[in-house]
Amino acid sequence: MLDADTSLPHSTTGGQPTSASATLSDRAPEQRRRLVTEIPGPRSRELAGRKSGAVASGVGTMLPVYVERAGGGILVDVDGNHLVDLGSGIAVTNVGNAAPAVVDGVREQVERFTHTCFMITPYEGYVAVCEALNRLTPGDHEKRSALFNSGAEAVENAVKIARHATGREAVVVFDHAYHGRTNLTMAMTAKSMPYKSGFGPFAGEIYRAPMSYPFRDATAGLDADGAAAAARAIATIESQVGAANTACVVIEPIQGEGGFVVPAPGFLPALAQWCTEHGVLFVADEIQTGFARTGDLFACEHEGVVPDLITTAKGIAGGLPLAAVTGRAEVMDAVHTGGLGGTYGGNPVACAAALGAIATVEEHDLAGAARGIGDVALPLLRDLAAECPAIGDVRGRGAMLAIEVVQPGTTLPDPKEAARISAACHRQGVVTLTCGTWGNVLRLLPPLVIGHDVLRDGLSVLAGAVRAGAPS
Ligand code: PLZ
Repeated sequence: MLDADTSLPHSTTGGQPTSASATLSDRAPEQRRRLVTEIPGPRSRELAGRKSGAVASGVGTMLPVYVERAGGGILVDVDGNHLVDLGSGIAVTNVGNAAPAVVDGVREQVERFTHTCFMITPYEGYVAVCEALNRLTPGDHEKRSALFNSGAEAVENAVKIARHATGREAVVVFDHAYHGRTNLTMAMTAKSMPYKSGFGPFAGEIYRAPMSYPFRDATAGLDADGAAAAARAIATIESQVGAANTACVVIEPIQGEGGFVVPAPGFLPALAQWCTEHGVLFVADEIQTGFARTGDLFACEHEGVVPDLITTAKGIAGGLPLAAVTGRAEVMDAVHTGGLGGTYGGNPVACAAALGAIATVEEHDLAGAARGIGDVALPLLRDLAAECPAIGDVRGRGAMLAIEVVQPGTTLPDPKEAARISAACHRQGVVTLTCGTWGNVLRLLPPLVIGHDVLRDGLSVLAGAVRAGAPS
């Protein structure tokens, strides 16, 4: 595994990379937080002014520092500020920004050809990415994959495939789920504002079951045990949908936008078991959890769950738009030839990036690096929670970690305090993201190549921001 303190990502050899870690490092900006202006600085503010005159206001920006370059655990803005990246562009740059193997693969591909459309005249990169996905995703059964452009598009296609393969229509999703912003995936996403409000009517045959949310189940007087939570979800499906009508159950093994909710142990296996017994396809949406983020290559592996279909995107291609559905060969191949596709799906440049990103994840044991990040961050966050009653819960796995902010002494969500903490981090040059149905969860998802010194610096800024809150 990476020795993040010493080998990443700023140590250069002054020439060609001479070691595995140097290949991850030699083009990254200096790995140190450094502010030379206020945040955002004057150049960023000028660009934000141009944005309001040119970009639709429905497209928001959380932290309007305009990025000039990025790598390792650092984003450099147009004013020369070096910010600590604890967001990875929402779990995308797991291998770091501009990772050398991604850059080299893209450069080589873009010079040869940029597009032919795989459905018209195909190319090797697409096949190679599918082979890699079939090899790396959970389960040693025969698999097939298909490539798309975005996470939402992958989820849409997983539903198409599941309906076609089962001849059933109903799709079961969960409270707090996030699956995208297209019409079908908006219906699957739980949270109204900002994702759905005013954008209906939504696609039909989508049903919502209760999620296992240990922190809130326990305080709501429910049995927080995974088996009990699964029994509640299954009872809802059986009574409100009917197993015989259900094509698939779609679930994030750790929920992302919905609040980094980690289901209780046993919940996912019980659900998967029920699906198998009833001919319902179990679809794991690993778009946010995939590609080593949680310390396993895929989060399902943690409990040995083998999904029938798995959707991936984000971390798959080091920042280029690519997504995939991978699954049991007989399920994937149930669809007639020509039934799946799209002009750009599996674009050759994105495929080259994916091959570089996947090689980086494997060669540098980024799953081990994610576990290392958790080992550094979790004890610090737990100590902070013991000290600060605004933190109701600390949870997550590997490099997918969160604190849930509550009104002290209660479990009532406190989105204002979460926003205050996040804004305080931003002002000090640490990029933190919030999430959650109530917007009260502060999430940490740094690039897996972040140095531990940079990570600790970011965490100490976060701790300071939490401590600066209202005394209990
Ligand atoms: N499934 C589990 O996390 C994307 C979206 C942010 P796309 N999450 C970040 C926002 O506000 O739009 C996501 C996800 C899970 C599906 C998706 C959708 O992936 O690539 O954004 O379409």
